[in-house]
Amino acid sequence: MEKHTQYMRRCLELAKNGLGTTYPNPMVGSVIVCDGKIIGEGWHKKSGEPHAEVNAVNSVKDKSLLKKSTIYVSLEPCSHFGKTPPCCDLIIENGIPNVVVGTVDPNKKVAGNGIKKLIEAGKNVTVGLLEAECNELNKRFFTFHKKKRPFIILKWAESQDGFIAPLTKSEQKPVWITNTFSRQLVHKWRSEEQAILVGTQTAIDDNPKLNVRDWTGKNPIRIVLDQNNRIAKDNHLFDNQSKTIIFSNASIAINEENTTFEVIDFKQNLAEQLLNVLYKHQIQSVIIEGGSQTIQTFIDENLWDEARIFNGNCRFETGIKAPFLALKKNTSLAITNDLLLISRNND
Ligand code: AOF
Ligand code: ZN
Repeated sequence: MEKHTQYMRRCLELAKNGLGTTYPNPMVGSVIVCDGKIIGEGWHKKSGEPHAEVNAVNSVKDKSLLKKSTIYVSLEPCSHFGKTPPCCDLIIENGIPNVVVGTVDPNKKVAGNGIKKLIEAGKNVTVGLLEAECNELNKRFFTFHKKKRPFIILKWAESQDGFIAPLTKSEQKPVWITNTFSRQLVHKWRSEEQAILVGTQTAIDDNPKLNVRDWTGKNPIRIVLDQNNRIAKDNHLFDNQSKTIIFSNASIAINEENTTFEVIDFKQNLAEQLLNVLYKHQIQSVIIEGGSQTIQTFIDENLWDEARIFNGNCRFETGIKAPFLALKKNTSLAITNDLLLISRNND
């Protein structure tokens, strides 16, 4: 039993290599074991490219060993023709007799059909090894398929006296609440999520690029609220450097292939409408970086999954109040000197 767990842990470790690059696909890792030895390994790198099982099978040198092997995979092998053929067929065609699955795929195109197909083909299938860890690994993918909305991370930095910015912004230099290390961490976080969102005031005040500069990785899709099209067209957010979706009450003609408008009714439930559109765009995760009002909207609608709050050393005495988040039951906390991580165990 202990060995089984180790192999699944290896699957999880391999899968994590895909953090930030597999969207809208999940991160998946796979290990093939024969006579107590790992003879093949693979992980899913990018949507449209081979799944973990394919990479694992391809890495096996002596394919004849597959007929007496066990394949471990952190997510149920797929049963459908998507951008790639079904992994179940691959397992069946190669005569792999034993399959150990971490967790069931929530994608309704699969959702148990992979396991069924393997059992019907006479495979010895075990399901649910390190299930909680396998679900946690793909928290974004699971939230997207089960709740039909992206996984939502709230991020802000506040002063010791609870402000996210002083009242009057200095024209010369921005006021930094956090240190260099936390700024770099934020860029790492950006590289891990599929999208990043800010409200109008933040876009106007900060003229942010919302890209990944202090870390290596993909730029997230930029989501910007601009109800009355107030953001100047020379703002960085209109630089066409990464895919950008502007939410407005009226779209304006803009000749940039990376920039699209989505028209919504700002007087109605804003967060819900917005998330429905993001779901339609197949966006599985979003980090909301401000401002206070935008973040508060999601808190008030109870539409968030994680909060990451930096506490700076400075005091502003007055300014823009940080969002208010009342901690309820069912939350896990992790606190370091200046960072508070809140994760909700919602099901
Ligand atoms: C697996 N192993 O490594 C992955 C799986 O369009 P496709 O063909 O890439 O299929 C995408 C779906 O396949 C994805 O939504 C998820 O349900 C499953 N992903 N399954 O067995 C993998 N990446
Ligand atoms: Zn597959």
